[in-house]
Amino acid sequence: SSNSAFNIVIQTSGGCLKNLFEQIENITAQVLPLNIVTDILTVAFNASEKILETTTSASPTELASHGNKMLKTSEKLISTLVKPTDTNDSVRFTLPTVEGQVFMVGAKVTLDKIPRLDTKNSSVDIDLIGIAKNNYETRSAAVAFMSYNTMENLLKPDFFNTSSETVKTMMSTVISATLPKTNNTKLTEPVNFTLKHIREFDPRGSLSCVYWNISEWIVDGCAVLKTNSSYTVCSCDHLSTFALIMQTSRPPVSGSLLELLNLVCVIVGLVFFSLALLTFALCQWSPGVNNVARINICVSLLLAHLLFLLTQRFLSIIWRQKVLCAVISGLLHFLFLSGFVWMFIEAVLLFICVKNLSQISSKKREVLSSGFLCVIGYVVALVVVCVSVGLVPEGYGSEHCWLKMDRSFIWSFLGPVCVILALNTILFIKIVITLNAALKNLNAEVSQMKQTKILVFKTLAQFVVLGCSWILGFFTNDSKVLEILFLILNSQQGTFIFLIYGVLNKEVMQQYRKFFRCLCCIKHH
Ligand SMILES: *[C@@H]1O[C@H](CO)[C@@H](O)[C@H](O)[C@H]1NC(C)=O
Ligand SMILES: *[C@@H]1O[C@H](CO)[C@@H](O)[C@H](O)[C@H]1NC(C)=O
Ligand SMILES: *[C@@H]1O[C@H](CO)[C@@H](O)[C@H](O)[C@H]1NC(C)=O
Ligand SMILES: *[C@@H]1O[C@H](CO)[C@@H](O)[C@H](O)[C@H]1NC(C)=O
Ligand SMILES: *[C@@H]1O[C@H](CO)[C@@H](O)[C@H](O)[C@H]1NC(C)=O
Ligand SMILES: CC(=O)N[C@H]1CO[C@H](CO)[C@@H](O)[C@@H]1O
Repeated sequence: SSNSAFNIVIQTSGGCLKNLFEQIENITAQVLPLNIVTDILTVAFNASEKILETTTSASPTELASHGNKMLKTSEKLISTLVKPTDTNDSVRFTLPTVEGQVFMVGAKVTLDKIPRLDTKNSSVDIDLIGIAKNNYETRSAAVAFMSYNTMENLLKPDFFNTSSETVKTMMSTVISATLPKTNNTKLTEPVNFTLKHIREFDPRGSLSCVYWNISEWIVDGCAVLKTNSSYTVCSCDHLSTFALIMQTSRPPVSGSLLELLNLVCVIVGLVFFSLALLTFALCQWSPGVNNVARINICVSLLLAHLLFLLTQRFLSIIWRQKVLCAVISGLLHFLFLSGFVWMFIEAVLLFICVKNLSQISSKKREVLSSGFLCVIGYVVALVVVCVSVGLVPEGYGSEHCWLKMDRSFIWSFLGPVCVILALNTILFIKIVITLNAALKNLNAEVSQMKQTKILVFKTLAQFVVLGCSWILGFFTNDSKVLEILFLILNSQQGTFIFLIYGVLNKEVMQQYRKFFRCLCCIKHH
């Protein structure tokens, strides 16, 4: 019968696939040599691929039915690799389209536990020894495990029917596990499949371990046991054909509108960052004014927003260049972080000024010198990035060329940002309280409502300049309004800096000058 198998290979090279399937079904041989099995599998998968290439518009039912035939054929063929053994034996093969491994145990097996069955992208743990013990007459059992690299073209993830409309992505190769030539196939304990993710995992997506039931993927009897960014372990209470499918929500209809709003806001923000910088460069008014923090807020955030905007615009070109993508995400990490460190420095300087601590000793003045501040402003961010690169280099370069969201890596950004936002909020509240108390003392002189309004506006604007509006970012999932507010405010830090220190500067009333100076300048003496 090896001969008849050879004939099949010869007859169908250029022949008809339907005939091939029938002939394979008609194989009566119980055991075939490995090379025959791999030859037939190669022919079958090549022919199948050719058919798929030529018939572009196969209906879902046609695809599913063709997939079923491929599965049946493969399972039949791999079962012919099982030969009787007293102890234990295994066979494996690797073809471009399919990998397989067979493990069989006999009555005199000495193992406590069979080794894990491995293919490149998936593996299986099964208690074959226990199953063999349950086969009282033969005390033997065999497991056949296969991983199909191209089967997802037939058994598409869209055949997973869920109640909600989601985008489905195949996250693993399609695998199948069977117990050929085993009478009692009852499992003694759950079978665990370790599946390697063949695509990048989207942390917002949800994973389902599914099995193939003739015409659709269903979850019944299978569950995700554990998962990380690159592997998922599925635990199943039966054997069949399995896969791992990721569901992500469809982009909302208003997505494009929000995107447009974001684009406009960021561009407006960039213009005002530049205008603010221009103002600082042209009007070096009041010598001794310490604008270093706000200048550097503008520089860091201008570069960060610009780089982010360009990266997102040209993402389709960039993200394939893994190294470039990782470098960009590292640079963005550094620029945004240093922006936040500068916001903190600005808050501290403002606080010192408002507390009327401008007459600080020469020693303290040194501490606050521009040079020293620059070291703090940029070195802190640089250290965080270097430590992150050193510890988790693969954390850089997500599909958006930003930090990978999985595990805790994003906290290398969110951690420092949370600390700074908390400190800035506290400082901001203290500044407002101090300013308020000082204003009350002056109340008798306050005559013009307009000036008070300007002061209130400046204070609110300062809230944005100090980055406190980024806190909204933690709540954008709950509310569309907050999301839009977040989009608008965060891109406009430059705009508010320009308004406070540029536009409104001339209109300062004489008696408020002392306080406004606190908002607009730090005196060096
Ligand atoms: C397979 O066997 C059936 C009968 O058992 C026969 O009618 C059919 O022609 C066979 N097919 C091939 C391709 O040999
Ligand atoms: C699969 O995992 C479950 C849960 O951890 C465990 O109880 C079971 O023994 C595992 N099965 C095998 C065959 O290792
Ligand atoms: C999917 O499920 C819904 C109900 O949950 C059902 O109405 C629909 O016919 C199903 N579609 C397919 C292709 O099975
Ligand atoms: C597979 O699907 C068929 C119908 O679609 C159903 O009758 C059968 O119970 C399903 N099998 C399992 C194991 O759920
Ligand atoms: C993910 O899980 C797999 C299997 O459980 C393990 O081998 C791998 O080391 C894990 N990777 C990470 C980054 O935790
Ligand atoms: C279908 C698929 O993605 N197969 C992958 C299996 O794993 C190897 C190496 O780990 C990849 O090269 C294949 O692309």
